[in-house]
Amino acid sequence: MEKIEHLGIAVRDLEKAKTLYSSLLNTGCYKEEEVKSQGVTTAFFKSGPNKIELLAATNDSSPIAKFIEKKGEGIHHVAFAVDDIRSEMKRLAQDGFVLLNEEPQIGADNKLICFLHPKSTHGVLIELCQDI
Ligand code: CMX
Repeated sequence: MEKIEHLGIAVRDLEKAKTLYSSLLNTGCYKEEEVKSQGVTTAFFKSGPNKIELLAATNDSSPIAKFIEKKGEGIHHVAFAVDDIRSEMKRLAQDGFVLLNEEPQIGADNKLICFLHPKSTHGVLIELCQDI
């Protein structure tokens, strides 16, 4: 687990959130990408060395739609950069963490990703991500 790669924030209206975060961070969104397999459109911002990912649902069964319905907008996940996602997944599964996918999936921003169930991490959805 090398560093926090980004924070994911669930938003209802991506355009409105992009405008607000551009103003907050005093810099524009540098990348916008739809990830069909996850049911999301994402918009990325940089704040110094750190990254923020805004996430909006693209359909009603998207994890983001469900999250907002239940908890409202806000921090959705914390993503950690890893060098070798498969070996980290194996290590974490052996240590009792609940992995939400058995194989790495392709996520936004050219990454292989895997999520850990928030019930196994004190209520925080954790993402592992490795550069492709
Ligand atoms: N953070 C913290 N808790 C969360 C959560 C989140 N992001 N999403 C759901 N939960 C909580 C729910 O509130 C619920 O808690 P209670 O039982 O206390 O009410 C519990 O987790 C529900 O768990 P569940 O019934 O097993 O599953 P859900 O149908 O609610 O789905 C989750 C939750 C995490 C398994 C699902 O959202 C998932 O698979 N997420 C991974 C994929 C994803 O989030 N993709 C979108 C981002 C993609 C990207 O970053 O590009």
